[in-house]
Amino acid sequence: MSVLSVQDPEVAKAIGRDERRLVDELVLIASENYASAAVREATGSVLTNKYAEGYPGRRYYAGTENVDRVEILAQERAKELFGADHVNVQPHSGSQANMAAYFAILEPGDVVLGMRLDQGGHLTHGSPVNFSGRFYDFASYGVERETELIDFAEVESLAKELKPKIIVCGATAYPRTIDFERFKEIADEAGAVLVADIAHIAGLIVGGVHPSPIPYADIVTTTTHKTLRGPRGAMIMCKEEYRRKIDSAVFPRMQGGPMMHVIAAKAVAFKEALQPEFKIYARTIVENARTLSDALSKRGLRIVSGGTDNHLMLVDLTPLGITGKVAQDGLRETGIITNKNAIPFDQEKPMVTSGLRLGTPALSSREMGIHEMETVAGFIMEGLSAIDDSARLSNLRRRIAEFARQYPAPGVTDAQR
Ligand code: DSN
Repeated sequence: MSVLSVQDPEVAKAIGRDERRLVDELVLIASENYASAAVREATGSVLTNKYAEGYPGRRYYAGTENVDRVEILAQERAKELFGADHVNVQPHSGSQANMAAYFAILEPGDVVLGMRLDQGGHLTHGSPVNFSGRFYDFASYGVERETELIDFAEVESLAKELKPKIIVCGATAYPRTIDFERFKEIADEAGAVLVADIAHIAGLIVGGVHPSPIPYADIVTTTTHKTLRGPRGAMIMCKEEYRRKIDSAVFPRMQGGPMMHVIAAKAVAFKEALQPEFKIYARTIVENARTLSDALSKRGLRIVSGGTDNHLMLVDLTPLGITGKVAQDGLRETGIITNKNAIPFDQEKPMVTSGLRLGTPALSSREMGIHEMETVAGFIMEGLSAIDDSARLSNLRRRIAEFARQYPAPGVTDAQR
């Protein structure tokens, strides 16, 4: 019996149930994954106890020799993984990484250009309900109505007209390759700093299945827990000339003590991502996404932009006459975990939406391949067709759990108890 289950059975029970959920259910949320047992062990380590404001060798507290070592390992490994000049591994989250990137370059009220949230961007790319949209004067680009691909003509004309200080590229719900070189050309013409937010595709970049922004972007932000499969957290990479600005924007301008236990886990995850198997993993994610997208399309669903180049796809539910919310909630009953998502030019509200975002990073971590994706597509179709029939949904739930249990759940089924 674990210490936690004796000391705090209520929390232990909720965690235990989530472990069960991660074994019995099919996680298709594009931003979620299964961190390894080693990553989890580092996250749960004694390093959570240490205060270490500052950077290795320049801290404000004593006793930091071990966390210095860990942070240097994380920095060195991240630089090796991405080929970056400089990396800051301290941001607690992707939003904070983006905040620090803005703090490094912008003054309040400065003009910025980012991708609109309802067409694939992120809250921190200028949404009016987020600090980004409140502190800065954001303009937004989106996708072309016809192709549902990034509208570079719009990016270019907005950049020329507005002369933003930063152009942000990168997305949370865009299924196609991002052309960082094109963004850089536009940023250079406008005299803007290019910030690439690669939170979703970082693991694909490391695995060589998506082009890297490193040769083009001045600043690159990413989370570490999505396709990169590390602990929940983030980091910033930048060209040498932005090193000081980025480091001082993270600490002391934005954050205090770094989470050294999480930085240790980032180092562990980066070592995992440096192994040759990680390239196979990244390839599998993309092959699986393509297979799932084709399988759903063959069964009659409309996939936004006609398919996917990366780890995710957006399903347009309008032809089925159901909303994203109804689909998400109905599929949840079967153990298929997804999120409702706006599709380009969506007529529904953000809490309802007309789309469903599906991603393959988590299932690929469970060693599922293209054969399993056909099965998963069948489950999704069955769920959508029975969306308001609770008896059929619960029957499907049993079959899905039987199927899912056959596959390992890294960090769960192989963790020490
Ligand atoms: N919440 C993340 C996602 O699901 O894409 C982005 O921050």
